Amino acid sequence: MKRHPLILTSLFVVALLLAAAPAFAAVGETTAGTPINNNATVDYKVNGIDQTQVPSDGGVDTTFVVDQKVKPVVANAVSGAETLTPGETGSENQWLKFTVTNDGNKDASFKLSYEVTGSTLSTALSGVVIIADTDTSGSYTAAGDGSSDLNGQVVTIARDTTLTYFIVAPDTDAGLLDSEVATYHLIATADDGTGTALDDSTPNTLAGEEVVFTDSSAGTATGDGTYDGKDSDSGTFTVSTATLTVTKSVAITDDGTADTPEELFAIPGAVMEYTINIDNGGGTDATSVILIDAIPGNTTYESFTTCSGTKAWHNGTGWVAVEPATLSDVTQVRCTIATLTAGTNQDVQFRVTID
Ligand SMILES: [Ca+2]
Ligand SMILES: [Ca+2]
Ligand SMILES: [Ca+2]
Repeated sequence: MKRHPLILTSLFVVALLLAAAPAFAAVGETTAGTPINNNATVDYKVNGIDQTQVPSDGGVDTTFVVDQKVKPVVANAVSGAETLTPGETGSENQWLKFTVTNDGNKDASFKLSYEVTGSTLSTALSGVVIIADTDTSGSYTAAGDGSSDLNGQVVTIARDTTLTYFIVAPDTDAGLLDSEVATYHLIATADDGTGTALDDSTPNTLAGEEVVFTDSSAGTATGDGTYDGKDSDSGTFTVSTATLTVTKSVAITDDGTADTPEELFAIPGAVMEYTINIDNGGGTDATSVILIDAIPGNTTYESFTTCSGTKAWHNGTGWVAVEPATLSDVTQVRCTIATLTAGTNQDVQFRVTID
């Protein structure tokens, strides 16, 4: 028979889907506790005459019971919210995302916990909790997922089912520095459902449903080896903040002489220009950046040449938004920049005349 090309294509697609399925998928495995019974029969003849059929064991089935595979699988699922911002409180913006799959052949319970390793944080995070993705949105929100902390708690996961959990860091210290990191491991440990870790040391009996740990790959948490009934994976929080570097230089713009070729000297009457560079080398925008510089002694304010934000002048009494008519009244200049974007820098420049 010649097969229709469409059927072949469909079969090919099915084959691709099967090939793409996760390696740990255990759908279809026989459920733990299932008794397996069967009986053999023997027929025979004597002198060409059929004899009575003989069943094995007089007709009593040979029986065994399928044991329980216990296999939690924990996997980091990148959240996009792994950035810590100094001073955040009650934030929904700082969490790691994990999936926990029950890859055993029976609904099972697991105790959830976490471990911190490799932290370079100048202050440890406070109030870190494990929260279930209750509304199955794939992201953490207090309104959708609640605040029930599952750290140290036992959860039950149906067989061949994957649930999502978050490690949430609601609060961060204001003193955290750019690029500091901390790695958090989510750990799922097989549990009897009452807070006691499952034990797979019971020797096998054919009639009994024994527990068998089948986690064949070691996890990331300390001491999480193979075939120990637990699994773990890690995600990393990274601090992102603004880090400003300020450098200042001075140059002669005009010394009042017209020699040829022009050589500039810092003589009385010469105009000197100060350049202050503000560089945000951090990963987060800096806001409300306010630069203030005083007019040095033995000089007189001449002009405020560069400020991308809002200029102000101090006239000896207070800050004013318009350059004072009498330049010698100016004692300080101020430049307020609303936002200095992460990874950018700006110059602020003003000039004075040497007295
Ligand atoms: Ca959610
Ligand atoms: Ca058994
Ligand atoms: Ca393990």
